[in-house]
Amino acid sequence: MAGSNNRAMKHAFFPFDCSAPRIERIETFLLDIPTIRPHRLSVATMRGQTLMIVRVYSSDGIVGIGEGTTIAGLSYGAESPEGMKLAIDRYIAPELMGADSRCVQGLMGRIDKLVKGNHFAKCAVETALLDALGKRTGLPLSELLGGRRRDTLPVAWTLASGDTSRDIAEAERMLDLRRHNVFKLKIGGRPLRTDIAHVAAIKRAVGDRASVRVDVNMAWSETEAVRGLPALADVGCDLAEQPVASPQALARLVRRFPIALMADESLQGPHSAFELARHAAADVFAIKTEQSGGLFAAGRVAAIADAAGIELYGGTMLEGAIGTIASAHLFTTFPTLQWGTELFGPLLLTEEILTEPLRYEGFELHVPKGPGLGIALDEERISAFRRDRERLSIGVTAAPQGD
Ligand code: MUC
Ligand code: MG
Repeated sequence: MAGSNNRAMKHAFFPFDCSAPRIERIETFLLDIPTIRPHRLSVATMRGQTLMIVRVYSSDGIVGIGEGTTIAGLSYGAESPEGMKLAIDRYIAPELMGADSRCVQGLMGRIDKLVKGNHFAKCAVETALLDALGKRTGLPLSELLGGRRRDTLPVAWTLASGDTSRDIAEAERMLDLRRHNVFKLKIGGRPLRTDIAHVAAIKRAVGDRASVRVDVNMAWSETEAVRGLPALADVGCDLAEQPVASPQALARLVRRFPIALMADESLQGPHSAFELARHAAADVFAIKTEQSGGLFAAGRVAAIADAAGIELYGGTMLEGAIGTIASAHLFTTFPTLQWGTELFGPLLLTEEILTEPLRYEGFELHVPKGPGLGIALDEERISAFRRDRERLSIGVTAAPQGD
């Protein structure tokens, strides 16, 4: 008891409240889940996804959940699921022990001072704190984040099997199911001519029934982009995401061709958003909660875009159900969302981890209205896919925090 009081005193920048729900334990673990088919990007081919799950336990019995994912380990960005787990276990969790679980922004501000970078790990923890606050107050995350303006979100699907006829068959199935009528194609890994022919064939097949867009994941040089972008516009592609790595090159390419350009990897939170906006370096921002450094930070990125007349798109790091729904709550609060979202991550996985699956219907994701994230984990499924399930089954528990 004395120990927990001492720990609570460490957070004396908040008015001390004896009845406050204090953070008692933070648990992290990894789930490995196969994808329904290989997912080919210019940077890697994914055959599975690893979800880093965090649970924050508070003294009032409320447990908040959050999630961190990346794309193909370290192939896409600087954080990996294993690294996020380590950052939380070793550096973030010990700082939160004993703190008032309700002070989400204050706690995350404190973590920002103590832990540099690690946007994805911070986003997972912030999500768990917000989920707990929502469960405690009876409010959905969207209300805690400023108030929802819509209950459903349009959702694009990524065609990335690596095979044009398979992608066309997949697109037809999605249209028949009325699940997706916006398709993003992953290009940049093959010669330009092959990629353009691939996009042209898919656009020809779907015609006016769907919007076709591409994500180059920074694979082109500026001169390749100068050849590729008009060719994409000619075959009916509506938007190109991060064709080049350099923000300066992106700025030089914007509005030179009749195709919208979207920033993704160049957006690493509010500072980079401000720099891109200042140089008018994109028509559209892909808002990603993890890449931005959390839900509040992603909201600031969206506000910068909105103020600069840059259009909005709700991006994904191929999160599972927890991260997807956290992003969805935020995206429902945006005043405009001209390009919809791509919150399809859970549909790319072979396994359902929720007691009630997310509702994708009529080309839209229906955002839950219950307290917090508004979702519940299926604990049996979670146990079955935990990377540490063998250790757990023989009764070996995790090392104490901080060890
Ligand atoms: C990215 O670069 O946007 C989003 C959809 C998808 O298939 O991959 C991600 C990553
Ligand atoms: Mg992208």
